[in-house]
This record gives sequence, C-alpha cells and structure tokens, in this order.
Amino acid sequence: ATPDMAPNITSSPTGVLFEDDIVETVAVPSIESKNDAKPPEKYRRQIVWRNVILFAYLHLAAVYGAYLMLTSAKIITSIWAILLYQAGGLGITAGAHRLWAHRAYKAKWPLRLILMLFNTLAFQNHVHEWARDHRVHHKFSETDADPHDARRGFFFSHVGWLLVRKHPDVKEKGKGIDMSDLDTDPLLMFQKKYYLIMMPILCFLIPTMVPVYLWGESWTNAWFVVAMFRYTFTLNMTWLVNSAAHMWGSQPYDKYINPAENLSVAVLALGEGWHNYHHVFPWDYKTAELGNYRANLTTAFIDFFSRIGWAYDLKTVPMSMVKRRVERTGDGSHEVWGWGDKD
Ligand code: ST9
Ligand code: ZN
Ligand code: ZN
Repeated sequence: ATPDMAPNITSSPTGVLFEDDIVETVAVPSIESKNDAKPPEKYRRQIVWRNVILFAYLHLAAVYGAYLMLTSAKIITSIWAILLYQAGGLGITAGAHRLWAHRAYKAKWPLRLILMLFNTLAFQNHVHEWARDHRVHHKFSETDADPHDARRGFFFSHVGWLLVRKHPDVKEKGKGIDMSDLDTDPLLMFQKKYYLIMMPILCFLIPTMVPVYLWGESWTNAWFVVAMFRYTFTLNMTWLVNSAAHMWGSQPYDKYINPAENLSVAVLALGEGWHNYHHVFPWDYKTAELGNYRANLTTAFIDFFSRIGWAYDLKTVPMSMVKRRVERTGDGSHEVWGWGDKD
C-alpha cells in the first residue's frame, strides 16, 4: 500500500495475529442504543483446534505432494492436477464470486450446473456460505465485521480467519445482508443440502481415482499430488486475494481503500487480483477494467459462454465513470493510454 494507507493498517508489521488475544470492539453509540449503552464488549480470539490440525496436515501433505510431483508422478498426473486447479478456480471466480456473490452476469442452467460442480470440487464451503461471507466482506471491508479483516495482518486475512471463531460483528452485521436471491435458488439449495456428500466425491475421490484407473498412477502420487497439493494450492491462490491484494499493489481507482491492483495475484487467481478496481466497481463481471484479457482467464471463460448464449446480461462500467473516479480518488498510477483526450 502507498504510505498514505499506512494509518489504516493496525496489525503488527510482522503480519501475524494480534499481539495479544484481546481486541477492543469499538462501541458506536447509535440513537437506539444511547440509553442502554453497554460497555465496550471484549472480543476474545478463540482458536478452533480442529481446523488448525486439519490445515496443518493439509499443508504438510501438499509439500509432500509438490515433492512427488517433481520426482515421481507421471506428467499426465500433473496436467490433471493443473486442470482441476483451473476448474475449481473457475467454480470460485466465475461461479461463487462473479455470478452468485455479485450477480455481475446471468447464466443459463447448463452453465450454472457446470459452475456448481466446479465450485464443489474447489471445497471452499458451499456457495451460499461463501457468498454471504463475501458480501459481508465488501459491505464492511476492513472493519471488525469483515470476516477476513486485512487490518489484522497478512496471516489472519490469508488463513487465520478460518482457524478462529468469527468476530461477533461478522454475525451481527452479517444478519442484515440480503441473501434472498440465493436462499431461493434451487441449484444452490441442492448444493447446500448435499454438500457433505458431493464435496468429498468431487474434491478428493474422483481426482484421486482418475489417475489410478485411467493411466495407472500410484495411489500415493494420486492422493498427494492431485488431492492434497492441488486443493491446498488452489486455496492459497484464493486466499492471496484477501491477504496480498489487500496490502500490496497500486490504487489507481481509489487510494483511500487498501485493496490494490496486483498482477501476480491476478495471474494465480485467474483474474481476481485487480482488487482496487473490484472494490470500487464490484458489479463489473470482469473484476477489472477494459475489455482485454490481461491476466484474466475468468473473463475469457465468461466471454466464451456469452458467445454461445449461456452467459448473458454481462454488467460493466462505462469508461466515463471509471475515468471520473480515477481522476477523483486515484493514486495517479493509472496508465494514460486508452483514455483519449486526457489532459
Ligand atoms: C475457504 C473459503 O477457503 C475461502 C474464501 C475466500 C474468499 C476470497 C474472496 C476474494 C475475491 C474472490 C477471489 C477468488 C479467487 C479464486 C482463485 C482460484 C484459483 N453473515 O462460520 P460459523 C452466523 S473455506 C451472517 O460456523 P464460527 C450464522 O448464523 C476452506 N451470519 O462461525 C452461522 O450459522 P449458519 C474449507 C453469519 O463458529 C453462524 O454464525 N472450509 C456469517 O465463528 C456460525 O457460523 C473450512 O475450512 C456471515 N458472514 O466458526 C471451514 N458468518 O451458517 C472453515 C457466520 O447455520 N470454517 N454467521 O447460518 C469454519 O470452520 C468456521 O466457519 C470458523 C468460524 C471456525 C472459521
Ligand atoms: Zn477484498
Ligand atoms: Zn467481490
């Protein structure tokens, strides 16, 4: 972040969780609560050891998987793992994120079905839960109510938030988020209902069995490379959007917020690293400016389906609106080309 963003970051410079376990929640006196104002509530961080143990195993297994990938797995097994990373990734980016959390475009049922299956194989919770957390993240960005509040440092916003109970504000303020569109979506309610059956099959079982039965890969290689390494890698690439892209990069659209334009994250997260733009214009189906495919595989994917008619009503932002915003709140790093008569 640029120096003028520094005061917003209250975490320690090492990027670890809070120095101690207690965070003062700020009591904002509202008109209703003026008379029965409670003293500021103490929030105590509560570690969920089950998750700590599972994520520790996952990451150790992933490191072993990366080693096997380089030393003994067949090339085609690695290609299969990469394809599943891209499919699961698209289930998150084109599905949970752009279609369902932001409604940035509409999709016909065959595409919705593909995205739901891709989403399930990425195992990042069912779409309803993912989208609720994400809508809360946008609405209450970098406050106590943000599930992965980046003010709490790199580790917390990357993975730490999945290892502790949520801040009470997340649940409290989250209650006010309108989820009626997804509550009434039969496909998503199906996914939610059968998640604990479908997810293990799609995320772990099929990915492991295909290499063993189709090209004679060993169970060990298939499990550690395709299940453990591929899943953990996809998770970390996703989490970088919450951590790295909330800390490092330029702010051409709004220098007063932390989310930034980060090319590396954009490449690894299939186009989701243009995070300064995305927080300013969250309804744009490209989650980035302009119609090019600069590090944005997801936009190319949606455009392909738009050409065959399965994706439609793609929402974008008029250039004039982007330009006004860049001039009003940008940090001056916006490229001048493409703007026409900018003076
Ligand atoms: C994972 C998700 O990894 C990653 C999401 C990343 C998002 C990235 C976004 C960036 C943009 C897009 C970029 C995409 C890039 C993709 C690239 C791909 C290559 N609102 O949660 P609970 C209430 S998941 C309103 O249990 P605890 C609600 O009543 C990994 N209310 O809270 C709820 O009950 P119910 C795999 C809310 O007990 C109740 O609280 N999954 C909200 O504090 C309890 O909720 C895991 O590891 C809200 N937002 O536990 C699971 N939230 O649901 C990890 C809660 O019945 N999670 N409520 O309505 C857990 O174990 C727990 O959630 C916990 C918190 C321990 C973290
Ligand atoms: Zn964000
Ligand atoms: Zn978003």
